[in-house]
Amino acid sequence: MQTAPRDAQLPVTREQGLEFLRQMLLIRRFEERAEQAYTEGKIGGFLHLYIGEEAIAVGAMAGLNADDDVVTHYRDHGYALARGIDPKNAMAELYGKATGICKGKGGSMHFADPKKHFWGGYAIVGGHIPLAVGLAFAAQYQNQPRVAVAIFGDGATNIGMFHESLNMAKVWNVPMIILVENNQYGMGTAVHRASAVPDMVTKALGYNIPAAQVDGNDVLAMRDAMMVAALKARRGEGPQFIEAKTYRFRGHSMGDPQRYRTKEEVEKMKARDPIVRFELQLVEHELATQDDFAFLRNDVDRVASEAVEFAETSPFPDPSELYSDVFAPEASNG
Ligand SMILES: Cc1ncc(C[n+]2csc(CCOP(=O)(O)OP(=O)(O)O)c2C)c(N)n1
Repeated sequence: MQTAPRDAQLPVTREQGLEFLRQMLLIRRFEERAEQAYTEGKIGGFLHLYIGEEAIAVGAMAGLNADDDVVTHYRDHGYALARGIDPKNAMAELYGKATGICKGKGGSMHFADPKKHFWGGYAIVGGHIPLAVGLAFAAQYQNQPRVAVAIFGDGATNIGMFHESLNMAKVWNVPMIILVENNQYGMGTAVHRASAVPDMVTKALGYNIPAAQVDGNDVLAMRDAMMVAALKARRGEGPQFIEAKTYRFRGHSMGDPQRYRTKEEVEKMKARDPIVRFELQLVEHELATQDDFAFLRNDVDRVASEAVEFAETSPFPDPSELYSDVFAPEASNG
C-alpha cells in the first residue's frame, strides 16, 4: 500500500500543508454542523457523512486540474468543498433552500456545479460510473487534455455497471480515473461478506487497468496517487485505478444503529484519524505549530457557522420553480 515517503522532508510546503489541513478541518466541521441541523429536523432526506475520510477528497482533488471532470456517489459533501464549492451554497442545498448549489432541489446526495466540472452527487450505487466513461470519451474524442474521475465505495464494485464501465474504459483507452473509497462497509455489510476479493485493486487487474492501493487516510499519498494517475491518463495510457483504504467513523447515514460493528473497532480506527495524523506530521517536520492549528480551527468554525446562518436565513424555492432545471431543454437535432 502506498503512503507518502517518510524521508527527511515532507513532500509539501508549509503553505500547501496548512491549506490541506484547513480543507480537511472545514469538511469535518461542516459535516458536524450538518449532523446537528439534521437531528434538529432542519435537514430532510438522507445525510451520509464523510467524517474520517476527508484526506481522500482533499488529496484527490489537489491532484487534478480545475477543468477535469468529477462524478461522485452520494457521500459527496467532502468532494464538493474540496472542489471549491462555497460552504454557504453547500449548506443551503442541505436545507433545501433556493440559494443552494442546486437551488435546493438536489439535496445532500446530488450536489453539482458544472462551472467546477463537478457533475454530482448520484444516489444509485454504481449508476454514475458509465457517466464518467462518457465524459472521458468526450475528452478523448474532442482531443482535450481533460481526465474524468469516477468516485464510489467498495460496495459499488459489486454492481454490473462497474464491470461494464471498466471494460469499455479499457477497450476505448479513455482518460478515466476510477477512485474507490474502500471504507470497509457497504451500508451494514462488511467487504468480505459481499465481495469475492477483499482488495479492490484485484478487480482492476481483471480489466488490465493499472491500479494503486493507497492509504486513504494520508492526504499526501492521495494527492501523489491522483497526480500520477492523471498524468498517465492525460498522456494516453488509458484508465487508471486507485483504491483508497479508509474507514468511516459515522454510520452509513444518519439513524444507522451500527449493529454490524463494535464500538471498540470504531475507536481503534479513530486512532488513524487523517486530520490528527497530518497535524502530527506537520509538527514533526517543523512546518506548523499548535497555534496554526488553533487558528485554522477557529477559522473553519466561523466559516461553518456562517454557512448555517446563510442556510437558515435563505428562502425556500418558489413553487413556480418546481419544474425548472428538472428536465433538459428540448434539443434540436436539425
Ligand atoms: C442500485 C442501488 N442498490 C442499492 C442501493 C442502496 N444503497 C445505498 S448506499 C449503499 C451501500 C454502498 O456502499 P459503498 O459503495 O461501499 O459506499 P459507501 O456508502 O461505503 O461510501 C446501498 C446498498 C442504492 N442506492 N442503489
